[in-house]
Amino acid sequence: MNKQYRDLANCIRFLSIDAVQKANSGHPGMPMGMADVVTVLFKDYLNFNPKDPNWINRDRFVLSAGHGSMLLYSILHLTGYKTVALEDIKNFRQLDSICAGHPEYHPNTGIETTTGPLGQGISNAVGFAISEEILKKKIGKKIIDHKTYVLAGDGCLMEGISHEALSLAGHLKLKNLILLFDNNSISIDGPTSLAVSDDHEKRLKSYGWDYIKINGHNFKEISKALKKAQKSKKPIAISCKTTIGYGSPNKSGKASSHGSPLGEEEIKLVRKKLNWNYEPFEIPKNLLNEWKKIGDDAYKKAKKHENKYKKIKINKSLKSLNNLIKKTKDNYLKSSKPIATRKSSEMFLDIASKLPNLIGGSADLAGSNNTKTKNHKIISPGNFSGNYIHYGVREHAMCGIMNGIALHSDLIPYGGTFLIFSDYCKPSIRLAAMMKQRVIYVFTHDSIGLGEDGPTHQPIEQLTSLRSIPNLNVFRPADLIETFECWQLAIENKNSPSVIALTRQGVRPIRDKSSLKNVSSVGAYEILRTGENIKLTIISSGSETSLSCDVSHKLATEGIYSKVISMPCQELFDQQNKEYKNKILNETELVISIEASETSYWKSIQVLMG
Ligand SMILES: Cc1ncc(C[n+]2csc(CCOP(=O)(O)OP(=O)(O)O)c2C)c(N)n1
Repeated sequence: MNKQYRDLANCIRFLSIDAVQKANSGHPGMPMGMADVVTVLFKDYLNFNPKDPNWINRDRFVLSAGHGSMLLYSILHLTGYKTVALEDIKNFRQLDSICAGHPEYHPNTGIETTTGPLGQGISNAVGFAISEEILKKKIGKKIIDHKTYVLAGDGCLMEGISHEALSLAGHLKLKNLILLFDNNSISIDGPTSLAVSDDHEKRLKSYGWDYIKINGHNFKEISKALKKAQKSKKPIAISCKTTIGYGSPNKSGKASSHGSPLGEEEIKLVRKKLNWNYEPFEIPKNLLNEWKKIGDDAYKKAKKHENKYKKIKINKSLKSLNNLIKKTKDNYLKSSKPIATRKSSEMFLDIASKLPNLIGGSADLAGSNNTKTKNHKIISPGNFSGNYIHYGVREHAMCGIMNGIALHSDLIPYGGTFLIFSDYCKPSIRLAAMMKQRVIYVFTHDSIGLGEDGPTHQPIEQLTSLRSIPNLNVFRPADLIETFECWQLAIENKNSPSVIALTRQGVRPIRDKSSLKNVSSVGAYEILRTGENIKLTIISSGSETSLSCDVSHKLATEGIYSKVISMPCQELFDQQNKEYKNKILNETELVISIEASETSYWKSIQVLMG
């Protein structure tokens, strides 16, 4: 076993060190250290399909330690994914190369998620595993029944998000989740003992995980552990004791192999030590064939599983709810009673909980965020027949997990917390936006309109900060009707995550008619005009829109006529044509904004108008 596996693993090692050397930057140490483990995984355990990387029932392989990206590119190349040709590997870290410095998610490529920010991949993997369990329950084991593997290093396990995510995974008994821990005790600054003395085994076991310790360079041990993991009743961690930079006479076991090219001289020594008599980027034919056979066998095995998975058509399902949605809007207008938008959101979810693929949740604020309705069923340890996840007080992991849920297949995750805690979610929101994932954040208590709870309730800069994230739609609806419209837009938008910022205090209707047309879809529109000869434009969002209407009416009594623009989504407004934007923004010389928030976006609007 040893020689064959060692030779195969060396293909990964040398492609990685040659690519890093050619790019003159990158991380050779981790791929050299974990090559043996992933060789056994891909050769003997992983179900995958190089010819159909999107095959729904594939095992997911997540490289949480994203800096070791060459490990992933090497193995995708060697097993025959079209995604990564040898030319791409030679272009490692160059602009537009699929082999980016850290893996960047592209559908249908084998790169399952964007990683690099350490720890995120662990939370994504928990999301993959949750999705798998939910779908398995919904559509049956014959169609979905797979594992999720996540490779994480010391750094990932130090990050706070790993604590949150692994703890929830243990609680939920995600038995299809396998953590491959690259336990090399080295990070950038040196030995991990500089900063951490956790007992990983006790830690993971206390979360409800199984834990196996192996020598990550011993093929028999690797195989035995992976075999055991297939039948585990709990999530399982395999701690692989490895040597970073394995094979490098002067740099193995040292931080110096972590994140810089080994250097021409050292690479010559590695070639000698590992008996690798080939040129840079040269893989001998017999080994290339063996790797291709691994890919071909995986393909044949995958093909046997006929793919009966049918995509869930969400827009059609939404349309079927239109009558109920219209009725609720009409009732609201009839009664004209102030309703908090968080409550309106609950009323929407009450209807939308019938959608087959909406998976709700909250970070321990279900009742305050109004994210859980009477129709929701809780997902509990080992039982995934529900559609609502109690994430616990784990905002960061909630958002990283939602990324995994969205990436896995057709499920649409939404999760709630207070807007002020969006700061705890930000790294994962940014990644959802970069990966174009439909993740919906329900952020309530969205202004200083309430204050008793001080630092846990008074968002000032959060809206601005969220609006500065490219490809994130930030919705701040003004009343029930806008809330419904914003929810519909968030659900329909397949390629962007959405924030829906909601009030705790009641707001009265700003429109007097409801229609099936989604007026919020243009981002901003005129809601009130008090006279013909207007001198002032008032732009507003959320709870301040009805206030703006009051101001406009009051001014009219003094002979100053104005229009009020409701702007529930600045990003959608920015996408409108110039003519429309001009009509909204440039009719009057004087424009003011009323929003309970930091004001820099509004200043940029002034610039936009010239
Ligand atoms: C959130 C985050 N912080 C910091 C970094 C920078 N960084 C990249 S790798 C690394 C050390 C990781 O150590 P380890 O997981 O042990 O990887 P190994 O040295 O074994 O390759 C750090 C700090 C990062 N990528 N993400």
